[in-house]
Amino acid sequence: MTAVDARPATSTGTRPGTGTGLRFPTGFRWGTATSAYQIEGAATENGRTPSIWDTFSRMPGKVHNGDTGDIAADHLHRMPDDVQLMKELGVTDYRFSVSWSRVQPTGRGPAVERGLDFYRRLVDELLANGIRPVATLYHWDLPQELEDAGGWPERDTAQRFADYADLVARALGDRVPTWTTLNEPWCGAFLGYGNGLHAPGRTSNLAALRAAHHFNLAHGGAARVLRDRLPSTAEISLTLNLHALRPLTDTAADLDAVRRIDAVANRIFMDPVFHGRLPQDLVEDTAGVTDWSFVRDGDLEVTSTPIDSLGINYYSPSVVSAGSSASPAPWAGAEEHVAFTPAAGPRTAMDWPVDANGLYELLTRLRDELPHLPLMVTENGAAYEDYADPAGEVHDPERVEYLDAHLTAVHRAIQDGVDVRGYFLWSLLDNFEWSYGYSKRFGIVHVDFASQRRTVKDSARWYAEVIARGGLARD
Ligand code: IFM
Repeated sequence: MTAVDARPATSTGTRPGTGTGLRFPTGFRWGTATSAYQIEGAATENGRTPSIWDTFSRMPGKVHNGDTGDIAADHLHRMPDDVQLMKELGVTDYRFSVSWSRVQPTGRGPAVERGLDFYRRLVDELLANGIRPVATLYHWDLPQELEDAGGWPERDTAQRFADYADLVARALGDRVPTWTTLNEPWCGAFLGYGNGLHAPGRTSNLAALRAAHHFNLAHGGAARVLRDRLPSTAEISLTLNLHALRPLTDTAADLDAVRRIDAVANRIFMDPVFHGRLPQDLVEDTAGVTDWSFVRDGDLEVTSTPIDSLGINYYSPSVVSAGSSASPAPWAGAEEHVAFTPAAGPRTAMDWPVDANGLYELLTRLRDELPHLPLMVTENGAAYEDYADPAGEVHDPERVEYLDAHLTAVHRAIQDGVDVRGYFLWSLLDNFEWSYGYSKRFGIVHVDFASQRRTVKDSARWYAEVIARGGLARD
């Protein structure tokens, strides 16, 4: 089979078109996104062994209602139907993640072909339906055996990840045009090892900082493997949940609080990956936690291996001031110097403020910092209290409003010269929302978890119209 070319086109192709409404550039990628543990289920099939989320979700009190991803949205068994749903919506791209535990159960050694077969079938099904596959190699589900060996705070995990990347690239490299190494390493490091709200549930600032470095190293090492293994047309990417930060006031103290969080949440990844350096102020801020001697000679050359695009996941901004944060705050010591103020205005069911300007601010910041790097919004969406009405319909006008506002922000950024190539709505399906279990619904397709029945929400119909129109309607 010939390789599909998904490398970003030249930037001349990305200017918005003209006409009524807000039109997006020709070739703009309209996607939906999911992740393996959140939707697949089939937790013990075909040799899959536990990941850290299988273990964590069984620890009393860690996940709402004791929910687990054992069955989730049963996507592993319903994949062809779910692909048909996407085809009906008209999405051009689908961003999914590969479960490391399904493909290489112990995190070492050869691949399990039965595990890889699911992803082969998924990719074939997508291509047969005209949908471009966008594969993420890691969306938080480390094989438990690697956690038992020390997990992300240990350097060896980065090497294990590069080996795993090689296995997946060998299996899917001829058919998957876009590859993302990691999804939101900030969450993996700081929620997983810092405040313990995510798997594996460890609470150590040192472990979180070590994990962050090893995520960067894993990203760079895997990017090198992918570059060697994949066709020259392949696009290699990374997805970060960069934090959109606003000072509460313009006082020097509040601006310094923003600087601290920017260092430990944003530049801790951006600087090693795109500039081959550690943020010096972060090293100084964290002197009480570590001397960073786990960063070895040559590491920053690996972490800054060139990539083709950056994925941004955005949901809401944060308002930061000088002060101190309640425990458990995931800021590696900075919590003693910073406070967070809830932003005013409407909120989603996650209690996250709705503020699309934060997305515009992030995109334009990235344009200024990395003017030649194509960007994609790899996640954006909202949870609301959705339910099927007696007629079996799911009306979710708040989600439509949220999505419209955020796509408007993306359009504005493109008009202002930001090279945004695509938008992936989180999420295709209601799914396992980590420590919230199944209590939060992010899908544009409702899932009745008892029957696994799918119901297209109003927002999905709205998104289908946006895709068909190539933009947003404006009266
Ligand atoms: O569901 C998550 C996803 O796994 C990662 N980004 C944020 C989403 C909503 O919390």
